[in-house]
Amino acid sequence: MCYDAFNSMKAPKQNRRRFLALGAGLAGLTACKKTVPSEIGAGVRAYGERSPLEKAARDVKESITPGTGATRTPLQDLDGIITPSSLHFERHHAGVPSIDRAKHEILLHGMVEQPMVFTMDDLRRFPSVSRIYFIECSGNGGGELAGNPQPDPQKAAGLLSCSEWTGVPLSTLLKAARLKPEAKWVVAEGADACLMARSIPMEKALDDILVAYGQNGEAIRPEQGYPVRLVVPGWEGNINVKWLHRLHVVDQPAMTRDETAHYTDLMPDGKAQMFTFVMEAKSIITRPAGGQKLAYGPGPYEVTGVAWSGKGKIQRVEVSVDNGQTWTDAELQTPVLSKAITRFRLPWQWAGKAAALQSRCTDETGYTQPTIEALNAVRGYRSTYHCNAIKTWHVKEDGSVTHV
Ligand SMILES: Nc1nc2c(c(=O)[nH]1)N[C@H]1C(S)=C(S)[C@@H](COP(=O)(O)O)O[C@H]1N2
Ligand SMILES: [Mo]
Repeated sequence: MCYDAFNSMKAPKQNRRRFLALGAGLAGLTACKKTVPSEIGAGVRAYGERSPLEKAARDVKESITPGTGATRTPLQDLDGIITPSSLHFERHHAGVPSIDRAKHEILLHGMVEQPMVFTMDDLRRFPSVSRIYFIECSGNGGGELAGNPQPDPQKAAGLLSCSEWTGVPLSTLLKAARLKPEAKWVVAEGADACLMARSIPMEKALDDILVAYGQNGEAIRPEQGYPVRLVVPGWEGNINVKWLHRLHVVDQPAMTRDETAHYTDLMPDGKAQMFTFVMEAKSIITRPAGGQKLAYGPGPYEVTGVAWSGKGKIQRVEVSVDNGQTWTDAELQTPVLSKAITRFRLPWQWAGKAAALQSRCTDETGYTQPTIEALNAVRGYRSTYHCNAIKTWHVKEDGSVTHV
């Protein structure tokens, strides 16, 4: 932001000196740039790294089984809509296998006229596409529903990432193998130690699923499924089978295999809903948010965050600073893409008083993100899966922001 634009922001009187000081600081930076010589040659690397001053990192959750666990994306540190590959969340049930790309194959068989085997090079002979999609684990935000609100965006919603994925549409491969009329499901199986498998209804398999080998312009990272994974846009993370090595076309879902992997919701009537596919619309404010501080005292701040829906595009994000009593439309940063993260922004004048910040999104189907109370009523009381409830951040008078 240039100095003039910054200066023209309407700062309350008592804050004028702060702004002037900041302006001087910015001017100083520009001067520095001119006088500090760069170390010639020091930055030349075959594969680049970020500045050593940057600290954004995933938080690591190891589970009791060695090699399994999760990492969460530091949403509060990110800008825009793309998650750097190094910060993509990870969730694996049996560790990360090391697979030799040159030897890896995908078997496509079952109720098809022409069973096929693809090497990674064979796969690339089919026409590919690149698309931006989010992946969200259905355990994301589980603590929120269970009455245990998490302290920052990473812990509250960091099992969410968004990448540009490159691959061959699954429909292209299924058409090449020629489906038999009785083909109704595709069981996708991974090459990790647990051979994780999920069943996908044929309608979705022929829709927008990618057999993906690329992530943000380069090969998929080992943790994301190198050398190839399924990307199943908008559906729960678990079904995005990594280290894909088998596609079995069948007439009914392989229930016993799925039982090791699916995420069951306990409903209010005590029944269990075993399969949930679509991740419903959700948003969270990432700045200012829990663990942060409004460091400049009362005055102008930007409220920003992310919104996404497994059903399509985000149509609207509203922000409340008074615990949901009144709402203001935030600006949606373009492009707004289907089944991808959408960034929202809203300028806010903090008056220096306690405030409760919330965001609430609506997707193109007209579905609006619910409160925790409403969600518990429809989706399962204290379920730890599929939580898309509105999240509240509490701004205290001293400018600190907390989750309670
Ligand atoms: N083969 C295999 N695929 C898998 C998993 C796994 O353990 N093994 N974990 C699933 C789960 S639960 C999620 S949420 C996503 C996470 O993808 P990511 O690790 O790339 O973020 O991968 C899914 N695909
Ligand atoms: Mo997951």
